[in-house]
Amino acid sequence: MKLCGHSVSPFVERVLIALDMKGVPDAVALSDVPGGFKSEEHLGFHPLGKIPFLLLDDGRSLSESQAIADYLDAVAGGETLAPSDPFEAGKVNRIIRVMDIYYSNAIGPMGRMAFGGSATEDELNDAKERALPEAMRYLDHCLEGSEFAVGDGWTMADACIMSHLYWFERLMPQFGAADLSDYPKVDAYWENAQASDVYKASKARADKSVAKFFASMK
Ligand SMILES: N[C@@H](CCC(=O)N[C@@H](CS)C(=O)NCC(=O)O)C(=O)O
Repeated sequence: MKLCGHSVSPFVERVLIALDMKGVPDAVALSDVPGGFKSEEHLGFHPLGKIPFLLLDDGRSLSESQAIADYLDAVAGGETLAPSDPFEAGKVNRIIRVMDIYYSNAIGPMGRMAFGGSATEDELNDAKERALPEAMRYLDHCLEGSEFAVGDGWTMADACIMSHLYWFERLMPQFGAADLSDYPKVDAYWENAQASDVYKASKARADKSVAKFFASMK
């Protein structure tokens, strides 16, 4: 199986972190996008021309990071990252939605600026003063004050949060809004997460990929 994309993307990293948490880091090979980014071939696998997508050995493909991570959780062996208790599973899914909907949209203007796009002053201010604080307060509400996002072990929620907060840590200092102290559970969670081996491995992959990406843009 091939995972197409690069660790510069938090959505690619989510899948890699999940495999690491499961103890099966080599379950997929990381691959360039066949035909090149936004090529006809790429659009055939992902109509929006995004990464990641998964190519199975039998030719089938799957896009959307969480769908890929859930599929691999079911087939790749190792520890499962989905709680068997339906309510706990609901809490995991809630965090994934908070991060993918509210948080991702909130940090969008900063992400665009970092990748050569643009955002207006109003958009940046709204993100800093309203949208990101709202998303962080929501995440704080969901967390349980432990080293794990939900329950007493890694779940998909941890893979999702860690991959997104890598970019919070990287982007927000330049916008003067990197302080998490208003969100005590997020702050404590993030402190612990950063000290974990899975996050350290993810950060090393992402740092390398980001450096390569920006070098290629020069
Ligand atoms: N909802 C998608 C988001 C994927 C996504 O936005 N990927 C970005 C990289 S971080 C991308 O490929 N952007 C290229 C583009 O939109 O043109 C997922 O979870 O896989």
